[in-house]
Amino acid sequence: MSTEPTLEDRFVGCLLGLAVGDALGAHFEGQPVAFMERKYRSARQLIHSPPPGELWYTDDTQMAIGVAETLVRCGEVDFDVLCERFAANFLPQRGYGRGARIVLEAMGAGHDHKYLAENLFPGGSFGNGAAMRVAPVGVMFRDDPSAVWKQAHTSALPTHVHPLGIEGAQVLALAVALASQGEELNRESYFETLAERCGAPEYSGALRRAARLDTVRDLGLFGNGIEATASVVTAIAAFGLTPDSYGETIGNAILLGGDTDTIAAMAGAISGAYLGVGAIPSDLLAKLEDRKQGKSYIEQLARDLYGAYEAARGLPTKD
Ligand code: RVK
Ligand code: MG
Ligand code: MG
Repeated sequence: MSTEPTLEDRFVGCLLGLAVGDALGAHFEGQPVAFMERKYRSARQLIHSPPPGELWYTDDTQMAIGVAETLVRCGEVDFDVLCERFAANFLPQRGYGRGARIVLEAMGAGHDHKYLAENLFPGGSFGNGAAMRVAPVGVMFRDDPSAVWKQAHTSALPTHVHPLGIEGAQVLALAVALASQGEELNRESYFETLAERCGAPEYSGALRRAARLDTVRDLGLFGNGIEATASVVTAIAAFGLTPDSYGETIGNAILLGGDTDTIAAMAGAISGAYLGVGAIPSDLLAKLEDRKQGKSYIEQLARDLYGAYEAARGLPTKD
């Protein structure tokens, strides 16, 4: 790291890092890896020559905004407030998972959304929708891994009750919390700390393999799909490969094809929490949409979240 970011920079980096990864990745959502390889020689080329025009974020950022708003308002994840924020922020054109969209529409209409979350898929959803939005929980509870685990669990429940959907969110939140600590990354202990917390071998095994990953060529072995088990560890592994470069981290995630917005959103949130907002390339940040709940709103929300974090620790706030 060149200049040491402040903790507030890390909060802002986490939320804007998520949004930029999501919005850049969204251009390539669903593309096969072969298409990406033909189009770009490297992550650097993608980052230096992004698609023209504004970058629009998707459901990943929209729902992370709801999580952050809930934390700012309540100081913790309150299930009912979180559902209210998800419903109030719901914009179908952001592009939601098939089941998540049905649950969110039911929330807005006052229907029994809990029944739907439990029964739309057998055992509930194991999509990556709970993990893609959980990063604010990671920075907010960064001092207490048990609180990260518990709060991430509650944050998943409105839409994802399957144990693998929940644990994906827990692992991602803890990956963010550990990255925000301000210590130089020790890859082995980072991945081992994450793996030790996991109950599901799908996560612990993949995390231990990710600790040994030494070439971007093998990143795709961790998956590029919409299932939490095919994307959460991929995002953490992308960060672990290039911890000192936000651009290469999200670029490598996007070059995998598949669920590019979400893998880049998750990887970008971790990288932003580690490196701070100054590490996000300024030309990418300049392209991020800035109306209503756009860039300025997200930046202020991240600063408010930092204020809520300080207040919860009993530290004097700036105001
Ligand atoms: C469009 C079988 C299951 C399942 C189960 C599959 C946005 C379904 C974001 C489902 C992210 C899909 C993504 C996604 C986030 C889940 N049995 N299949 N038990 N559980 N699936 O609908 O919020 O992009 O095919 O809960 O997790 O950018 O449609 O949505 O990429 O996973 O959607 O799960 O999706 P959902 P989500
Ligand atoms: Mg999306
Ligand atoms: Mg996606």
